[in-house]
Amino acid sequence: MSEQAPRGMRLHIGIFGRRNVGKSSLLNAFTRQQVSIVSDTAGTTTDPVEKPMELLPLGPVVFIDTAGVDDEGALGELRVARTRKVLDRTDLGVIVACAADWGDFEEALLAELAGRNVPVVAVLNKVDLGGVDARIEAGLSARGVRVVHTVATQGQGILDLRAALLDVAPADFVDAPSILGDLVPPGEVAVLVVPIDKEAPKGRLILPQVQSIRDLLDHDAWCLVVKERELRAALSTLNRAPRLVVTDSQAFLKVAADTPQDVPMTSFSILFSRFKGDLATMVQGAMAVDGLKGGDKVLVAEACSHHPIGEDIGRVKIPRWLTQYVGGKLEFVHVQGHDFPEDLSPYRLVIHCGSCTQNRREMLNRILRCRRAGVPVTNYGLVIAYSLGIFERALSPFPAVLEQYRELASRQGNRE
Ligand SMILES: Nc1nc2c(ncn2[C@@H]2O[C@H](COP(=O)(O)OP(=O)(O)OP(=O)(O)O)[C@@H](O)[C@H]2O)c(=O)[nH]1
Ligand code: SF4
Ligand SMILES: [Mg+2]
Repeated sequence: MSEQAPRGMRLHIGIFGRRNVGKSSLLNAFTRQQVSIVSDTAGTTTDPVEKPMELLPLGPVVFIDTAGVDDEGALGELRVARTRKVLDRTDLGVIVACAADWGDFEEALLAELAGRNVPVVAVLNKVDLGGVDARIEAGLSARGVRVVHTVATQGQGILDLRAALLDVAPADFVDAPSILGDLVPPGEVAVLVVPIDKEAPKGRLILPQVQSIRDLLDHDAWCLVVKERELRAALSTLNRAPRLVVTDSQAFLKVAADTPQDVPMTSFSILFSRFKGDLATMVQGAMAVDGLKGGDKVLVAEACSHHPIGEDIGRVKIPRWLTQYVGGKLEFVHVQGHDFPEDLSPYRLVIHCGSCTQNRREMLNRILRCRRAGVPVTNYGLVIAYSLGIFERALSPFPAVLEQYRELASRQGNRE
């Protein structure tokens, strides 16, 4: 069941509805592939069709396109039985209806899924043919059911559906498994580099650092916390190499120089790009730096509202490094807390902090909004590593993402 689904398991998204409403067309639009056969003959899909995919920014899912379940007769019963079986492995239900035809049949499906504690998105498809009934829609919304309008054959509304799936997905699926505990086996050492400069808060560590230490302890890993000046000496006292070195992004260059090449190294904010956001999307976002030119507007967003002190990373250091890299004057706009702009269209790039104070769902929503607006989004650590020329090094703890980056970079003929 959805609430107990082990982390890392694919989220099973079942697509249900009457025959001919466009379930298979919707799956094809989502995957941009002809996964399921579509025709205007009712009852085209006879057996459930499964399509595993990486649904950015949600993660690994499997869509299950089912046979329409409204038909009668012996063959119909068989189909209904097969479709009902899919209900048993559905973590998230999509009920598809033709725009004007939400009725008792769909309500029964809704009740069935609700009885199983499975979250639901209602899709009113074929809105190009008109006929959305505002009262039906209001009734669904009043009961907390997310409603999305689509024209599956034209791919319309697919991004809205993506956002709705993210909103209703069970929390244990949306929450990423760990910050770094999965990167350091039990009994092995991670070295955390924490500069104590005038930007560091008095008398305490910041949340990403504290959460990282706790995560290592939760995973029975060991942890050595040092300032950047002491890293080299600290490493020389260890009798075996650490499994990971994590630094504050501000000390990236020094830490990269002092950490042996074969030791994976990254920054706290890159760890948080994976933990709170979507690392693969944000890596692609960092590559958009190469397309920036003088005069472009860049949004720098922080999830909390701390007071900037001295050489603040978001207000001073990132603008400086990025301007140097681009070789032209960029226009930076800063937002904090919940003030993420509605209209992202003026921006050529969004750079987000590690987002340690907001939950992953909120960060993923922001990523989706950027995607909808066609604006690349990345994060502090990634953009710093990129503009300092140590991007591959900073991705070394994440081989799959590094591989994806290399492929993309070679296709685009990138600088690093
Ligand atoms: N106008 C319009 N036609 C659509 C839309 N979506 C699907 N169709 C058409 O509706 C018909 C049925 O589509 P399918 O995707 O096969 O429907 P289904 O729900 O999978 O049907 P079964 O497999 O029989 O249960 C096809 O002719 C599609 O081209 C839409 O948004 N607008
Ligand atoms: S919310 Fe962002 S800016 Fe605030 S402490 Fe966390 S990572 Fe830093
Ligand atoms: Mg079908």
